[in-house]
Amino acid sequence: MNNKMYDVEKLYRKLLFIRLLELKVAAEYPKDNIKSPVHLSVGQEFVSVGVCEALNQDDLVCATYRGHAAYLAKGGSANAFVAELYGKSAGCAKGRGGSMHLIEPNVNFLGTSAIVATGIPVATGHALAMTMRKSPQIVVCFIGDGATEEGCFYESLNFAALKSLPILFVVENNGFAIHEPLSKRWANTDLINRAESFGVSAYQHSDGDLLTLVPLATRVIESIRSGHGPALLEVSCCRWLQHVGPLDESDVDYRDVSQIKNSKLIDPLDKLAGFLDMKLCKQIQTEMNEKIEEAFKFAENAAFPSASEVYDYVYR
Ligand SMILES: Cc1ncc(C[n+]2csc(CCOP(=O)(O)OP(=O)(O)O)c2C)c(N)n1
Repeated sequence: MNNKMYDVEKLYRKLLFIRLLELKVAAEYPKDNIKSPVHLSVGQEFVSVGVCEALNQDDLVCATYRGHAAYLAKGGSANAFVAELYGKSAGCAKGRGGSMHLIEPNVNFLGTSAIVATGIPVATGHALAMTMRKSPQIVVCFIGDGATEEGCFYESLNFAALKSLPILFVVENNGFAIHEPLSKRWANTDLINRAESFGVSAYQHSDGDLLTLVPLATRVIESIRSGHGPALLEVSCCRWLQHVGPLDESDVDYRDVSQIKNSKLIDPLDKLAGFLDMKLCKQIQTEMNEKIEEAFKFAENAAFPSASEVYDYVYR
């Protein structure tokens, strides 16, 4: 793979920004200014960055409660993201959704949801709409491996294949649904064959490298855009922090923590930094930290919704 094909600095900036922003969320969390639970994607944020890099601006993205990275990688505003976590009116969901319900129609980010797999039929419906409109836009639906245990996943795979819909299901396979490993949930963990049995082309990415994910995602997305129907991309990854909450997983007995150590050894951020000048990396880090400080200040200074707004946007 020729790294010159990609703008390494741009990828580094994106990945670093998301990493530092989520670590700041983790650091701020105990102060209780953040009003919702947080499912951080630290360690697996390269999946969102790699796939979104292969998209056009007007393509659509749907994600899960572990969706900070997808929201930011698709172009969601960091200020509106932190304000949402703080429950402020300036938040991307007007402070009503919190970390698990991010949305930004201006960048075609369809939303995230606390309920496992609920994005799947929503994203599939949007893909049907794109087909009916004869639009060249495609839809990406990020899910976790746990979401492949819901019936709507299989209904949607079948429907997407039947109607040849322009949708990419991206499974961020971190091996766990909360604390339950894949091996305790599936007799046969082969997701690729399962998807292909529905007539959906399926691809696997397992080396944890952003610079191999981008060309693979680009190839798969080009194939969908040229009318070859839906696809599934399973990306192996490692969640470094708790399922929910800001803490690390160094002292837990439900998983082998050497997995996390090994994942840190192949951190795509370090790999990208290796292609860049050290001075430039430092300069980018300072810039990113300044942007993050600004987002937190913005959120702190923003107003909470007023009591008179309580019933706004509520279906009655
Ligand atoms: C329909 C539904 N069932 C159960 C839950 C509780 N729950 C929250 S997260 C989760 C695990 C999902 O794991 P996975 O899809 O692999 O995503 P990850 O958390 O690893 O990103 C479960 C079972 C839920 N939120 N919604």
